[in-house]
Amino acid sequence: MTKVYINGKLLDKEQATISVYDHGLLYGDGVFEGIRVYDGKVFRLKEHIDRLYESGRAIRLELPMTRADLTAAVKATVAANNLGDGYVRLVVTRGSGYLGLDPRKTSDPQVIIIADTITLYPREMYEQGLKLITASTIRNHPQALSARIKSLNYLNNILAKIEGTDAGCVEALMLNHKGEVAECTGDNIFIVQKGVLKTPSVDAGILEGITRNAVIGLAREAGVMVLETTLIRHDLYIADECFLTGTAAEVIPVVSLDGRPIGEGKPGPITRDLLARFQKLTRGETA
Ligand code: PXG
Repeated sequence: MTKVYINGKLLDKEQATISVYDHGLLYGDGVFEGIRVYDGKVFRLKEHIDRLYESGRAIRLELPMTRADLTAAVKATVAANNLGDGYVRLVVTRGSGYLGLDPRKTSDPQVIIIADTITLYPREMYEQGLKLITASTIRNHPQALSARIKSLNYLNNILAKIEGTDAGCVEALMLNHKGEVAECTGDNIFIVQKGVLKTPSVDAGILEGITRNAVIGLAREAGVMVLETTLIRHDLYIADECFLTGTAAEVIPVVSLDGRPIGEGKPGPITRDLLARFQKLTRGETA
């Protein structure tokens, strides 16, 4: 039986319930993290915990426990579920309140930890690469809601994701309010141009992905120059290689955008090397 952590208790999945008055449900008022578990060990847990606290801080939601206690709670939930390889969803909602926006009228924040399996992209996509389209839905304007906050309100990304799936793509490219390349609906994007690895900087209005940062580190270790820079779609159309990074996707090659092949229309050498290095890292860090 899957055990779910809610506010200090490990409950059977069926008993793990939250009020319908919770502002996480009523308004998407809360923050979350999606974290991978490899061989029973939580990957980059500190980075995920730090980002969760930053997201909470940004929406003025004070987490009701210390980082150390939350870290221990994540590990305990993983252990209680005998998880080898899997996925942790860490959610903090504003708590239950009245049918009104005012966050002062909510109860205590609710802390939920789910440790379960994850559905991955099919194996062939890692070998053959995936196709992308550009969504017409742009990333939230950073002065409306910062993309750096991993909030429970993902409508912006979901609308773009629907555009992707309608076009037969598992992901979709999102531009920012300036028309620059930002990221995909749940993944960061990279290109290789003349041997240089390029990815939009955090200023482009993106989530600062933990996989992204790990891959930047791996590329630098491998002697590949990395630039966090402004990219427009033109750069993607003329790129030699392209790939996405994310907790769920890890490193996945992209072979076309808007029906145009990228590079030779197949996963490139730097992409394949970084994919292998990332797999080694996730196994190595957990060995
Ligand atoms: N951009 C956005 C908008 C995201 O939601 C990423 C980039 C990649 O960040 P990380 O830190 O994961 O490298 C994300 C993360 C899912 C799922 O079930 C999506 C994410 C994370 C975990 C699961 O689709 N998105």
